[in-house]
Amino acid sequence: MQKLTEALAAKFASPTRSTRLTVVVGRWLGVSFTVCFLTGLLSHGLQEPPGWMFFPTRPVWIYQFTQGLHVTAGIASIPLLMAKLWSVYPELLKWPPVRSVAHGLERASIALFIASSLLELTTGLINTYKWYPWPFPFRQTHYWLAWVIWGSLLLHVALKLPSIMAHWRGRAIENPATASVTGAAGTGATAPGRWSRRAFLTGLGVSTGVLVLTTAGQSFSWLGRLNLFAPRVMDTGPQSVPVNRTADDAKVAGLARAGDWSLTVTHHRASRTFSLAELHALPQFSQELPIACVEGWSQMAQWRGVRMRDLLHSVGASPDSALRVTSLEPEGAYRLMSMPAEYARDERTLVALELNGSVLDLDHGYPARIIAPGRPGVLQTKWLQSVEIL
Ligand SMILES: Nc1nc2c(c(=O)[nH]1)N[C@H]1C(S)=C(S)[C@@H](COP(=O)(O)O)O[C@H]1N2
Ligand SMILES: [Mo]
Repeated sequence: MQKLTEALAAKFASPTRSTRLTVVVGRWLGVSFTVCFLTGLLSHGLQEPPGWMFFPTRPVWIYQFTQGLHVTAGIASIPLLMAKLWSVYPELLKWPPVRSVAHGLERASIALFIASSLLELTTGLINTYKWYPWPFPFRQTHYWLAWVIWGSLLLHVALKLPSIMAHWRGRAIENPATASVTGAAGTGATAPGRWSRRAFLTGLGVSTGVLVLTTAGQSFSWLGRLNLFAPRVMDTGPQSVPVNRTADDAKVAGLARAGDWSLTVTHHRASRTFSLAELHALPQFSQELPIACVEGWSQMAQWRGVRMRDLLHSVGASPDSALRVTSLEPEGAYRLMSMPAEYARDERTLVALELNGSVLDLDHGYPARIIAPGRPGVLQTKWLQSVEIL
């Protein structure tokens, strides 16, 4: 067995591999994972708010920015993780697989880290392509996996600290023992090895950069023209705004087109209905606000309609009210939406009747939809049915 693993190690040897390379790639990966984690926590919190949550309503593009970063950093993490795995995989061939308790712990933490990271990144990527081939709820799974990743990563970093410290600044002399196992035969000291490490890192940096530049256009408009691979293209779709889920997909077309549609506003068990004509008769306001989907794509647009706070005022409710909003959509996760008071009282939160200068398209939520500043797209409820003041 020992012989076999040695033969395999020799077969996969590459002068580019070294502890220094692994540490450098690990550093880049550490940055992209941290960005993903922090922006992910914000996104999760907005959708499932803990009691102490603070809801920023400005700048209006805050969520567009943080979620764009989240998905872009996630995509960048894919080549970085692949490179990191490539830089260490001969370690998997070492024999015996477990040498001590500490070594066993280290390997277990790595196995957990690799498995959870691969699952997190692949399901996240697949999700942005609107493909949901799994039976589990995506957001909750994505959230808990992130904690597993960080737990196993911290354990891994703690156990590898001596190695990381020694190679952090790149001055360390390669340890001949590790060098022979990783197949790096004196990499740190010989010119060809050092050059090829630099070439590898440059290649990795360039390919990650190109991947970012050719996908981030779904989130950042100034990169829109470079968008080759991202699934959503800006300025497309009805009224120049992309549509994920059409009225037909949501089985709501008939209800939304009904001539007797009205919006019900409920306050202290009293309720008042507003026909479309009555909504149009209230003061109308325009706002430039983005739709910013959790899946990374976003789009600024010009919305026009009734201010939520005016609607609350018209039924005698305080603008400082939390709301429960219902869609006409007969079933599904988008039917009910909670809106904290921070958004309800904000003068930019609208019950929108128009988009980019014309009546809302059926697929954009006709006859009326919610648009609020700084919120995830999933909470911008289309095809309104009722607003309940809590
Ligand atoms: N009632 C309802 N509202 C909804 C949705 C939906 O499916 N049903 N989709 C949400 C999502 S996920 C986003 S990103 C925005 C924009 O979605 P669209 O592209 O499907 O219009 O509307 C949100 N509002
Ligand atoms: Mo979305």
